[in-house]
Amino acid sequence: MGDFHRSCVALWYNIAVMKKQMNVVEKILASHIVEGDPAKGGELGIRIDQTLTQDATGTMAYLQFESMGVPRVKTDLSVSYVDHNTVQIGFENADDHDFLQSVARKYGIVFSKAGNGICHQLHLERFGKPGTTLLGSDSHTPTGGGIGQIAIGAGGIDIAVAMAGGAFHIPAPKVRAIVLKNRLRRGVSAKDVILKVLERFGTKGNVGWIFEYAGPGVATLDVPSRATIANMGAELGVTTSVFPSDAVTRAFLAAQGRVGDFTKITADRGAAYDDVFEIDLAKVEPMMAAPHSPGNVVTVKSKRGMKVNQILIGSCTNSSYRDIRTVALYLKGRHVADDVEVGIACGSRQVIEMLAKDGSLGILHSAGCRMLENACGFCIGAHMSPRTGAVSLRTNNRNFEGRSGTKSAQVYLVSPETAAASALTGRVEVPTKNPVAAVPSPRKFPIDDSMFLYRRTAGRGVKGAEIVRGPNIATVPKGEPLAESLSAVCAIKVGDKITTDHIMPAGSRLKYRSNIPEYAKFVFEPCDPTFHDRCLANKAAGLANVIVAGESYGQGSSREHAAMCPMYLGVKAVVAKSIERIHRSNLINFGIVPFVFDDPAGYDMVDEGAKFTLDGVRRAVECGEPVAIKTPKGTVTATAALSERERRLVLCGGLLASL
Ligand code: MIC
Ligand code: SF4
Repeated sequence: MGDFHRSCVALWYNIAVMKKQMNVVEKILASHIVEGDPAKGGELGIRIDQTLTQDATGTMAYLQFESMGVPRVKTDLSVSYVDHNTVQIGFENADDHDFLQSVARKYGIVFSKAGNGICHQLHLERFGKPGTTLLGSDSHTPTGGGIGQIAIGAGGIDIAVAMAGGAFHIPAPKVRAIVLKNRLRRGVSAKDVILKVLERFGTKGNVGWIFEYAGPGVATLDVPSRATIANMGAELGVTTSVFPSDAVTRAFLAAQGRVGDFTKITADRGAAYDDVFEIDLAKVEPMMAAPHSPGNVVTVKSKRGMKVNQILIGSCTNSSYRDIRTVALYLKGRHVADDVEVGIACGSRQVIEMLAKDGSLGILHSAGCRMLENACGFCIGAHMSPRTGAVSLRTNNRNFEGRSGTKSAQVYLVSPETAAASALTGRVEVPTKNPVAAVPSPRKFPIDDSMFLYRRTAGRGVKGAEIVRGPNIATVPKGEPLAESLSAVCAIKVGDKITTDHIMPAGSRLKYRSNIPEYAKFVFEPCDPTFHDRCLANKAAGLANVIVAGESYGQGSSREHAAMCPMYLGVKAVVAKSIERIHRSNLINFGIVPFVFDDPAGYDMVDEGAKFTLDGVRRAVECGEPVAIKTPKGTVTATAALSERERRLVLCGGLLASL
């Protein structure tokens, strides 16, 4: 679609929507839709104002951007953060950092050096703008919803397209209002609220929704608390979550020296929603997510007294000044229990600076906490793996089995308050029993942007600048056009809620992110370490590998490697009971057909290792018709419900192949 046509669509849509009462989502989308019509459903193309990448997904995103041949980024702002692979055992991660820095300089991207902090916390502090759109190659990009942004997580190649000026596509959203009433009690915080939401809506079945927070209780939550809630909305599987931009947002931006970035965006009185769910904040209790799913929510009270071996505080969910200062207030003048290890990772240099000034760092140090790097670290299993069989309380957002680096560990997700109270005794404690004073919102944050490089050349870049490529930077493989028919084999059959951590493990394998042939050796390692060899043998025998899965396949992260590496191993289709949003897009972007069983019972008919034909698969995809899977147990059908755009991509072998 041409630029002129795009502007006409946007103008028409703006005029149409101005006539009715609008919610926050509608207001922001109204000024960003360039393709499609929300009233008609289907797919919407939206203009992206800002992008962010992190190092573990960024190298691929930029390699793909490079291959598009665009001289500089076309967004208002693009930022490249280094926060995931900061442990440099071997040359690989350092190679990646250098590559990313040189790409940023060349293409007009702001570069956040390792040591500056975690992407989502930093973006909220320094760049997030109410009323704008942000696309990030990380599933927790919705953190920006805390400041009134429509912030969405996606695969790296989608970010590359957005940096090149292309639209991003989402299903026309259904909007659920989460109406907050009253205020939280002391000892209860934002983490407990989002766990309450997860308790109600779970981690599956929310694809296509946006959760918009509303009601009088919103005004009682500061921006970091709102960001915690929006951040962990990722675990619901929604497109994103968003808060209004109000006086609290304005005060936060003013304290960050960015009042000029403020725009008020609140829902009109009488604005309509597709669904409404009410939470009385005064009744929220301390909550926790039990192993091994963020949706496995129980009250802290129900686990009170349980022995704990490790407590880790930080991650993009809970590493703000408010959070870590609260922990310091719990630990002031006291010491953590002898038989528990406690680690704390702050979200940014700004947070550390404030904690240093108000004495909190000294308190935490004296209390016996291990002060960790301000990076993702433990959250992604890149550090602090617990001992065998440990109970680990963590303030991050995911407790998938084995993500901590220790398969036998039992990871519970909790608030900073519960973590701190429990650190004192080494047992699960209910923080409302002994709450500390609330941390007031700072009137002024210390500002030091010295670890954001290339701000002056942002958007312009440095023409002719050299890109540094160490041996860890490999090339991006391209997909092939979909064949007319396929002789296939069920290379693996997995159950429900398979996460991208199952498909493409992180932790100690993270350093291979820029090298697909190497990383592909670990596809499905936690489920079946022989998958890689089997797939290559099938591929050599001319068979297409097919993954068969249950409900909610591909939950969790945005890592497109979970599609790219299987593609490299000759996976041509996934047939599942249901597939989560980001992973489904990634499959399409890499030319893997995302089939869904027409009848979920079809799942029982396909055994691992079964050979079958997919006759006329290309035509079935072209026409949106079911394909017959003729297995030894009988014939079942599955359909790939694709938009016109998605169909084109799948047929030609993915986005890169389509360029
Ligand atoms: C995660 O929390 O799982 C990650 C690591 O941040 C991922 C991105 C990645 O795999 O690099 C995410 O959330 O998208
Ligand atoms: Fe980093 Fe963890 Fe947040 Fe992912 S969830 S961005 S690994 S801190």
